[in-house]
Amino acid sequence: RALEHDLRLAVERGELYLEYQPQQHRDGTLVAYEALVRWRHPVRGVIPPGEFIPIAEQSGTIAQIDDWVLMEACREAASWDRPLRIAVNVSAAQFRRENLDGEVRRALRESGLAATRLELEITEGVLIEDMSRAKRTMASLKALGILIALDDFGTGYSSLSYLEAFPLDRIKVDRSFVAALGQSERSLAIVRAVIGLAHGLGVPVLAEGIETEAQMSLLVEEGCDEMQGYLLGRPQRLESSDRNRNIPI
Ligand code: G
Ligand code: G
Ligand code: MN
Ligand code: NA
Repeated sequence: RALEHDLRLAVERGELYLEYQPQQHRDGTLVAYEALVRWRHPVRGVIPPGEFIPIAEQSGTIAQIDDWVLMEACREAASWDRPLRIAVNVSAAQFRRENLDGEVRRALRESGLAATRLELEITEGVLIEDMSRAKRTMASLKALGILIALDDFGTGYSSLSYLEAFPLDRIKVDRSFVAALGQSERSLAIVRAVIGLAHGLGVPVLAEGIETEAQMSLLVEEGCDEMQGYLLGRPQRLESSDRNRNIPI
């Protein structure tokens, strides 16, 4: 299709760029940014990843995009004037690649970013596919000193066995549970249980998709460690000149 063809050229033509959404500690301190890729199409305008990542996955362009995102996120984060964490989404295809740890090592080396500042966000789906393979991949990534977060938690299989099996540094409660907070007792029960489970394992919890003060205060009350959502900040470009604007909330 036409988009598929354009996507092949998008990386070379410099049409991809990253926006960054803040993640803050429950005490209000800014601790990280999540990198979110966008495509500035010359004719169609800005296309969100939800539209082009699936096309990239089908057409085999995803590896090129993944490499670019990882390198660009590390490079930009290395230039920030504060040593904040940078969270980068990893596609299922990227996680399955034989040389993911090599790509990560290269991105760290070429950008000069400290490994401890890089967090890869993976989804549940990649863990169940081939658990022993996933364990090896995870071990090789952890050996580099980077962090791993489990994204969209609660929407996949949410198997307790991989909470046990994988060395996770953070669990991200999916925004669908956060959206229902305050309206449904059931979502509160789920969020409470996820936080309890994670904390029992010594893993901090980040809630995503926070849009209201009510959701925010419920999550603080429930002991959630970190927060992300439109209430705290939308995904945005970070120019070095106005970066300070985004710091205190
Ligand atoms: O920004 P938006 O809400 O449109 O993102 C939609 C989806 O695209 C989310 O699930 C998000 O994780 C994913 N996504 C955003 N940026 C990246 C990226 O750089 N790489 C990959 N693989 N997925 C991304
Ligand atoms: O799957 P993942 O968690 O990586 O998806 C991240 C996407 O969620 C981002 O593309 C971002 O645009 C979107 N997002 C971030 N904060 C909010 C929010 O508060 N509300 C909604 N509806 N979407 C959000
Ligand atoms: Mn994510
Ligand atoms: Na998510």
